[in-house]
Amino acid sequence: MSQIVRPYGDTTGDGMVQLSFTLPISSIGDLAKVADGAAVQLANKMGMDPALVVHSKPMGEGFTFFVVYGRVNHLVDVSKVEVVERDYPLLTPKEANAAIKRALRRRLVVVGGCIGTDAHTVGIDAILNIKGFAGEKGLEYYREVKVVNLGAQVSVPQLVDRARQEKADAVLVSQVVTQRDAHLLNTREMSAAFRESYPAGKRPLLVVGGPRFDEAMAADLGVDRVFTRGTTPGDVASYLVHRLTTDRPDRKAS
Ligand code: B12
Repeated sequence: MSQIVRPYGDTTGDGMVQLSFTLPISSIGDLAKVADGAAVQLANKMGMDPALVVHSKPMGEGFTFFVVYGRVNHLVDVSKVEVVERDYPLLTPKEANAAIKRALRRRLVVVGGCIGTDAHTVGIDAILNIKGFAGEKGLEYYREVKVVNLGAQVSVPQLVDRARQEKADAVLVSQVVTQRDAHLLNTREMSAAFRESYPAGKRPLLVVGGPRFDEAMAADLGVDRVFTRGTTPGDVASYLVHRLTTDRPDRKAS
């Protein structure tokens, strides 16, 4: 079924949207009006018409930040949006612990970190550290999960070595910096290294996360699952339990 919607609209049926961006243009003194005009021109070319600059602020030398408000008449077809559905049940920590105990009869081992030069550890810590994220405790809180958090700037060989040493069931990698597609390149390098270092079908579950990943890219990146913005520790724990206690009986023996 097709569901066509438009941005929040007025009585004419057109929708009003707000957009922010920075242009490499000065807006100091007499240049302010020219800068605003440039922002309106860009907004017009993007399909906003009329467009109104509601905020502009110089951002250092030669740059200006703009907020533009205006009318668009594009329609969006909600039925064409593709999402990766959650295909596992959400468990409480108690349920997750019980399932691990029952199926593995040992603790589930997770090794995690940020690879490459990435030093943004807040995301992986949100998932792993006991204090957790969004009101949920992190994986360290789960009695039946052993967490080895390697922190920032872990090289791929270091990650593979530690995963082997710990007999990791799952490896969790965070990538936040996406300049020049570093997150994609690093992830592919990581998954290739695991493929080479383990016998076929025996590698740990590979999970990557970060705010700018596309969840639909797991197969392309050679990993089992991609998590993005807003992921909570409970999402990840539930996924790991589902995959490691239901889908992969080969991993049950210690
Ligand atoms: C804090 C921060 C820093 C701190 C990091 C401190 C630390 N210990 O982490 C410091 C100051 C060190 C820093 C440095 C830099 N930063 Co910085 N930083 C940020 C900032 C403000 C917040 C990031 C953050 O903590 N988010 C909160 C967490 C909770 O969100 P999250 O990472 O998305 O994680 C969630 C999900 O994505 C997911 N998730 C994430 N990882 C994983 C992993 C797994 C396995 C799973 C399941 C889920 C998961 O779960 C989390 C919870 O929901 C962002 C801007 C922003 N507002 O996002 C810039 C930002 C990420 N930084 C940026 C840049 C450019 C840099 C520097 C290169 C700046 C410089 N020129 O030096 C350096 C790089 C340092 C390095 N070597 O990596 C850019 C990245 C641009 C890009 N797309 O590539 C950003 C976007 C700022 C910007 N707009 O330009 N930064």
